Amino acid sequence: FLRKFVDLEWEQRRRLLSSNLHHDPDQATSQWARCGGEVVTNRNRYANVDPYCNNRVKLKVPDGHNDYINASPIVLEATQSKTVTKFIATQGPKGDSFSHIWRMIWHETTSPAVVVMLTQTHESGREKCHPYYPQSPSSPTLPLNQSDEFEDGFNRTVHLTNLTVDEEARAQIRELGMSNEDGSESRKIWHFLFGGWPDFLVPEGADRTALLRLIELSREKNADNSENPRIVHCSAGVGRSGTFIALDWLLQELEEGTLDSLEDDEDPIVAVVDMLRQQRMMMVQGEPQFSFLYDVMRERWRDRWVKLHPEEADRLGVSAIHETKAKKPRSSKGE
Ligand code: PTR
Ligand code: PTR
Repeated sequence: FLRKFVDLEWEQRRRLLSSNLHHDPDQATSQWARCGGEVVTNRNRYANVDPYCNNRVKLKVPDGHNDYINASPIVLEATQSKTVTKFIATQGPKGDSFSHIWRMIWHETTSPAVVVMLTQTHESGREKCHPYYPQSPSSPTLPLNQSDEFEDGFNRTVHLTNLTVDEEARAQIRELGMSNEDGSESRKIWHFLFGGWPDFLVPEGADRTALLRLIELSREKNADNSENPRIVHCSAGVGRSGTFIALDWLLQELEEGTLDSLEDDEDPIVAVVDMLRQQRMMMVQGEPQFSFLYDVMRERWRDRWVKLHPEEADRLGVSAIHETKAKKPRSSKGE
């Protein structure tokens, strides 16, 4: 694994990728007529990014209303343990339909839900995502009824109960509650807003370590039920979201030892991107994000190898890149 990815030139990777990756434009919902529905194009943030019509989340709405939301269920299985991990990858909500993501969270997840937001609301002076959640403790309550056109009494309210900053994960963490009108039903939602990742690029330096911590945190908060889908979104819901989900799976494969004994022609990065692109188009965008996956995994694999073979590593003078931290709970302030 180590040798292979150190030596591989991007040209070689590119050839490998273009021959192996799934792409099925015919399944895009822009070809909606083919699957007997009607896409509401103004619910899409970008004209060229849709879910596949055979793999999309359907909003639970009254008959006669359109159930379309630009969101794709993602299911990945660990090679050895067969543990199933679920996500929903979606675009950054738009201002005129932002209640839809809450409707989806209510119906598709169990409490506590985990939402990972990998974009800022605005980048380079353009809106990348509507601020669809309560921003600050000074206005902690966000009623959804004005923005919900389905008229089925969904009427939920979202409250911000706590806002902290996790320096290590470079994330704002919001604890949110969503409840119905009389308060008889409520849900908890962990909302993580990651600070270090402009679109089409990759987190660098400290932001890279922070991203790995964020992956870990999002898993921890979802630990009671790994089959509860984590909602992951960026602006289009493909580049950064795809990279996040790919890394989550790859790190789990690494921990389970699956990457310790790969055949020469096995490439887990190609494999996971292919699995993702069968479920949502354009997952992982372009060369920088592919290279990022190889770089991170190469480092993590080396750390693992050093840990498993301390004497040989010592003899060869190979040291770990990251100190392995003891897995103990730590306070967000750091002690
Ligand atoms: N029209 C844009 C494009 O293809 O360039 C759509 C797009 C925008 C695609 C952002 C990906 C983007 O990145 P991310 O999925 O990380 O938000
Ligand atoms: N087929 C591509 C090529 O020959 O350039 C290889 C490739 C595939 C490169 C995917 C980048 C890819 O990512 P994206 O589809 O996001 O550009």
